[in-house]
Amino acid sequence: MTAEPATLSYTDVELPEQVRRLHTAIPGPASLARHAHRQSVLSTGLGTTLPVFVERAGGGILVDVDGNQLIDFASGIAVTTVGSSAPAVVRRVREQVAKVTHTCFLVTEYDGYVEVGEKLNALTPGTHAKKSALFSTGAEAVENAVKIARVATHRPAIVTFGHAYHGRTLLTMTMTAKNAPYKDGFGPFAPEVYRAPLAYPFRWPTGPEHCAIEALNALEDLVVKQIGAHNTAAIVIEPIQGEGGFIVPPAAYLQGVATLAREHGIVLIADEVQTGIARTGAMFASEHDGIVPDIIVTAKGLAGGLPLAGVTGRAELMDAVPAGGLGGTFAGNPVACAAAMGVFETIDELDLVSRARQIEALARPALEEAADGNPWVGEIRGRGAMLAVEFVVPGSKNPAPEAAAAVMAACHRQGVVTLQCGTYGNVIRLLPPLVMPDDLLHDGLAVLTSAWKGL
Ligand code: PLZ
Repeated sequence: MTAEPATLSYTDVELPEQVRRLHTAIPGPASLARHAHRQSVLSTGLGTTLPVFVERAGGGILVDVDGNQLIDFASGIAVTTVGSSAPAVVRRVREQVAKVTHTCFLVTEYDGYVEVGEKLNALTPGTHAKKSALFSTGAEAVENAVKIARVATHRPAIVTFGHAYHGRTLLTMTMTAKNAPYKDGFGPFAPEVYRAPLAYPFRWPTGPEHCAIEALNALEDLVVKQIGAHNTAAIVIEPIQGEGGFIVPPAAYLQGVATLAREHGIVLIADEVQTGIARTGAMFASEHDGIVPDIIVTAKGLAGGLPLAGVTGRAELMDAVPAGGLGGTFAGNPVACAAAMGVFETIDELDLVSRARQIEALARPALEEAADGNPWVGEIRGRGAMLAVEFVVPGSKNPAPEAAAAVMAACHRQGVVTLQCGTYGNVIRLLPPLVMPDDLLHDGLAVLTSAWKGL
């Protein structure tokens, strides 16, 4: 067996030309044919935002099977933060996959798992002693964070929030707020999951200025009066909600949630599956509000597209679980761990945390300028490279999902891949890879903003 050739390095990854270019209608004929075939092969339960088959991707571009070059404002739902097939990820994955693909960490150990754990312990907020465990998906990691909190506290109850999204497994689906399509018909749900209203400034009934305090009062009432703090294992919160609509709660609110948790010995779990790993202009969104969660859950952007998730928390919590209590066959797979080390290398080398802030500095003014005076745009919000537009019926705050859908469709027709989100489906979110060049970002924003000007 020969070793990997030494020439296999950065230069080996060919980036698609960083320009939007359409040869056909979107979707093109080759994509349409494949999509029609897929219908006969795959479950109807699998939805698709844009039925385009992608052959190659890199930087800010997706290349489809018709040869069209699309602007990627989705990053595979906040996954390819460092870009698809980022050179350092490709290099490390190639090296690893040629050496060992899998041993199962529960059977025999390998360095990559420990290295990723060390990185997560070092990079997550707080200077306290931390430990980590790795998994494969965000939902799996959220479940394990809950298991750890329950073992550590000997308490059953879990508090989640309105508009929350935590996954599609039984427990995380239960923790998720929105019924269709995530929960409808899939019950009965897991017990001991409670929901507090989320501080959603734009939609707070008495106005944004009352949002933090009133939402905190409601949370305290739920925890202390309805559940009993001594029965509450964990409060699980997304510092910026993802699927729920890119909702940015007031800093005072998140700080108040953290204080309430601390006062009652409740484990504060930050679900940073969507916000984590440099996306918001900080390594973790919790940092923006100065909160130090007891446990942080990561996934998505952690391994540049390979399935990997992490649970990182206070050492005493993470060590409350006896040996054998955590695991999974594929959890912390060596190839995924190698990819994660490539992600950390790329974030560091390209200073992608700053780049996320730069993207906000470029995109937000363009979005705000185009929103100014447009009655369909209720709010522009988000942080870093996690930005969103909420559409409303003119003259009201009533959600306008059909307007969002029309804007999305216009973007898709012109080769800009955007995603919808929000409980009411009226939010368009932007999650560009952080390596997207400025020109491409401006081009994509121009398509998006002209689409809503045409409403
Ligand atoms: N927590 C905050 O955003 C995944 C969902 C895609 P998994 N969000 C994308 C879909 O519709 O299935 C997510 C998240 C937050 C947890 C998860 C779950 O992560 O890796 O999809 O399990």
